[in-house]
Amino acid sequence: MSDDILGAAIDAAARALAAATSVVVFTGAGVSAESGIPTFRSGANALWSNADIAQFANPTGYRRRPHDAWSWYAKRAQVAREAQPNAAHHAIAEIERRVSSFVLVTQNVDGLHRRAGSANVIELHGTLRRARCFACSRYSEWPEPPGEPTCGDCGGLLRPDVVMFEEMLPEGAMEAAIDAARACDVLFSVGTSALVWPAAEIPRAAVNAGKTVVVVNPDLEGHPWGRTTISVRGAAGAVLPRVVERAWNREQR
Ligand code: BV8
Ligand code: ZN
Repeated sequence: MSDDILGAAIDAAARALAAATSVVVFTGAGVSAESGIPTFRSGANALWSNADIAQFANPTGYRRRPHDAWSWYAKRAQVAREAQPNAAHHAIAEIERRVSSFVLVTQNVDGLHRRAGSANVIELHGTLRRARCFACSRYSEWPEPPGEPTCGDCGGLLRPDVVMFEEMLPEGAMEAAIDAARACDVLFSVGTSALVWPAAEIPRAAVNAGKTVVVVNPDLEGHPWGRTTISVRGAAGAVLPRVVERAWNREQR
């Protein structure tokens, strides 16, 4: 995207943000890419590029090789703990502080939004900050060092408290997210390939409700286009701070 087209897209996004009282931000792995956390499907070190690893992302595959799977998630939990929120996370927290109605819906499990100060967060796919027992469902803080995946209560198999493929999302999470997407003035879809369901319904719900949808992604393929979509081709950490700065410095709100 040439600079002036990018500038015009950022301006349009800033105007939509400045005029909004109700904002939803929907994020995926791309918002944490500039914090050094690999995405699933894009970039050289995409997590899913190693088909073997993808075996751990459903309960059957996890149970088949519990120790390898546990170690894989433990490494991801460590990378997330050692990472820092980037300018995109901070810009999203700034939006929440400035608008009267705000919901952040994230597919990410790295906890960086909360560490950047976001409060009203729906973690659609759970979190690596907690472990859970397959047998007794007891939750626990993610153990450090991770040790063995054995439940301290019942001896059952531990797993991360994330939503794996073929598992249901947290009770009520999708309903709350869809309601927010339909009720907002503008929805920002940031750093997601929008390929995983039912989460991918969320930006589509905003488009179908005729809301302004701003897509921020270096790769704009496959997004749910609507006539009110503003597409900003760029990295979230570079784009979002500029949108926020233009929205409110100009508006002096
Ligand atoms: C369910 C766990 C009911 C946590 C994840 C066929 C059709 C439709 C649906 C299905 C189907 N077959 C199966 C399904 C259902 C399935 C599904 O959607 N499959 C897909 C692959 C087709 N969904 C499920 O199973 C869900 N449960 O449906 O239950 C059910 C019950 C029984 C049987 C069937 C169904 C559960 C889905 C949740 C799975 N868990 N993760 C973890 O380990 O992290 S999904 C995984 O993908 C992550 O959560 C991740 O967040 C999510 C989405 O990926 P993205 O976040 O978008 O990341 P991705 O790498 O894809 O994209 C990154 C983007 O960022 C790219 O566009 C890139 O260009 C961009 N980017 C890069 N750098 C930057 C950037 N953007 C901005 N700035 C940058 N710097
Ligand atoms: Zn247990």
